[in-house]
Amino acid sequence: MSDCVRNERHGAVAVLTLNRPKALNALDRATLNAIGSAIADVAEDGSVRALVLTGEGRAFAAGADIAEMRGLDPLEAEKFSKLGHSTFAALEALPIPTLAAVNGYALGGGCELALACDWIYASEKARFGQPEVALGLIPGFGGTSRLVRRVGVAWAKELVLSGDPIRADEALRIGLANRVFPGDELLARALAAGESVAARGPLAVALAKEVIEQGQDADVRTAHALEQKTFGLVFASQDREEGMDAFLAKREPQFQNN
Ligand code: DAK
Repeated sequence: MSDCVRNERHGAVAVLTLNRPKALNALDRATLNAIGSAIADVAEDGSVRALVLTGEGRAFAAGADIAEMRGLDPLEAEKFSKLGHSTFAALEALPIPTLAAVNGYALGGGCELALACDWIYASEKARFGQPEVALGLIPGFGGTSRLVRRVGVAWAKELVLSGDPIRADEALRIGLANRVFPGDELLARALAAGESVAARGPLAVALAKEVIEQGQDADVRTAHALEQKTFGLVFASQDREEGMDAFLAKREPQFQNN
């Protein structure tokens, strides 16, 4: 495991911490590769039931590393964009819930990284934005697509075209952040949410996530059909029997992920 990302376990929850605080956790190629490798480790480990992603220091991530990006030629820039996209796509595709705990700046690629997580908890100190146009760039890691899906086209256009950051309370109001907490509570709250969801039926959680992801890119009839088929599929699982039996017997379910 590279030093630029820490991978720790809290029970069934994996906590990945971006760890380049002197550069405000700017995403250079080494950090993107380290995130990718940590995600692969989490994907391999069937005992991880939720993932929390956060940043060391005063930033979640202040964007792609401008110093490293400065010298790229167009082909290298496309390659860099592809590296970010494949890393964030792997994060999005994890079959477990992923929470971004945004402790400070989430700008540019940092905001896009948070958007690749299922939901976002923010510190009161957090700042969100897509400032690429201030550098003569456009977002390169999904900001023109995931942000639109999260907050709608009007807010996405204001954020991307103006380049101006917003505070945590505004991020909450527009649906970019799900919840906002005092900075010293953020990680504990994110872990508690991770632990709570970790106790749900893992197969059902994974399938529900997949149906939402695929359904939002499909027309509504296809999305409904997918939900119906998957609802039927879930009835083949032992976890479904266990969950319903436990409810009827007034006891806690013991899910086995099968
Ligand atoms: N990259 C590299 N270093 C960064 C950085 C970044 N994005 N953000 C901060 N740093 C570094 C600073 O250079 C400084 O380093 P030293 O001078 O100490 O060596 C250190 O972190 C502390 O930053 P500041 O001294 O600036 O701290 P302040 O509190 O004064 O300001 C700030 C904090 C977050 C407001 C400020 O650092 C800032 O504005 N940072 C840049 C934010 C930004 O513009 N982010 C977007 C980056 S562009 C694409 C692929 C990807 C992308 C686009 C296209 N294709 C290939 C097409 C993605 C683009 C981006 O994400």
